[in-house]
Amino acid sequence: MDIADYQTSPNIDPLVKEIEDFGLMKHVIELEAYGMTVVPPETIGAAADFAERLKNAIVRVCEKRNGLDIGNSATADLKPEQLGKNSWFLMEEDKVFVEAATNPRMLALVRWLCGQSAYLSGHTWIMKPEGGQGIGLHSDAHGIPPGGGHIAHAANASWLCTDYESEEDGPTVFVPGSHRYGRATLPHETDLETTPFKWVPLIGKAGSLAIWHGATWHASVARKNPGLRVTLVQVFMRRHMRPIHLWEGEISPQLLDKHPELKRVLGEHLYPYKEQNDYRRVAPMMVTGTDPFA
Ligand SMILES: O=C(O)CCC(=O)C(=O)O
Ligand SMILES: [Fe+2]
Repeated sequence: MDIADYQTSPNIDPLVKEIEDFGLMKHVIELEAYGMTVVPPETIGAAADFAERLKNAIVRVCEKRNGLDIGNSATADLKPEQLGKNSWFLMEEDKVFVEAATNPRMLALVRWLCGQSAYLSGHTWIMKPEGGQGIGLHSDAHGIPPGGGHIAHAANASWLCTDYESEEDGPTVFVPGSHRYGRATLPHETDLETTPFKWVPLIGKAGSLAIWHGATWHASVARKNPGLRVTLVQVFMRRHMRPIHLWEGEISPQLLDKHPELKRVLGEHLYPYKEQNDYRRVAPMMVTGTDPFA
C-alpha cells in the first residue's frame, strides 16, 4: 500500500513520491534523526560540471565586486576579509545561481523541512583561505525561541563547490540531533574546544549538497589546507518568517525620533540583511533563539 496513492494530502503526497523517486529516503531519515544530511553529487542529479561552474561564478563575481585577482582557487592565497565582502545578492550574476536555487532534488528536501511554500530567504558565498578562522556553534533559526516547536522554520541548503575531505579543509561541523533541543546555543556552549556536545565535521565531495534543519547547531573549523574552500549558502524559510512591511525607510526620522517606543516596535532589525550590516544588530537577533522573553 502506498498511502500517497490515495491522494488525501495534496501537499505531502507529491513530495513523498518525489523523495522516493529521487532516492532521497536515507536523507530524509538523516534530517529527521540528526537534523542534517549530505547528498552526494551522484544522488543530487545536478549536471556533471555544476560544481565547477558554480565555483567559477563565485570566484569571478568576488573578483569583479572586490577588485581582486583570485586566479586558481586551489592555490589562491588571500585574506579572509578580502574574500568575504559583497557576497550577497548573486542571482542575476550567472544562471548557475538559478540552477543552484532550483535543483529539484534539493527543493524536495527543502520542502520536506519547510513545506511547499518555502522560499529562498537569502544566499551568500563562503570562501575560506588557508588560515581562515572557524566560527562558534550556533543555530540558523534566529528568532525562534525555546518553545517555538520542533518544526523547521528555516533550512540551510549549502552547495559544496570544493571537496571537504577532512577537518584541515575548514568545513562546517554539526552537533547531530541538536535540532531537537529546540533552542539556539547559550554562550558557554558555543566554543568547539570546550562545548560538552559531540560534533562531527561535514565531509563531502565538491557538488554535494549539505542541508540542515535551521535549528541544528553547527559551527566551522579553521582551514589548514592551501587554497580556498568555496561554498554557496542558501537559506530557505517558511512563509511566516516574512514581515508584512519593511518599515525601514518608510517612516520619517522625525516621527521615529519623537516616539522612541514606536522606533522600537517598528524595529531596528538585522533583516533584511544588508551587506554592510551593523554588527550591533546580530547579538540581539541571535539571543531571541535562546529566551522567549528576549
Ligand atoms: O560552514 C561554515 O563556515 C559555517 C556556515 C554557517 O554557519 C551557515 O551557513 O549558516
Ligand atoms: Fe549558520
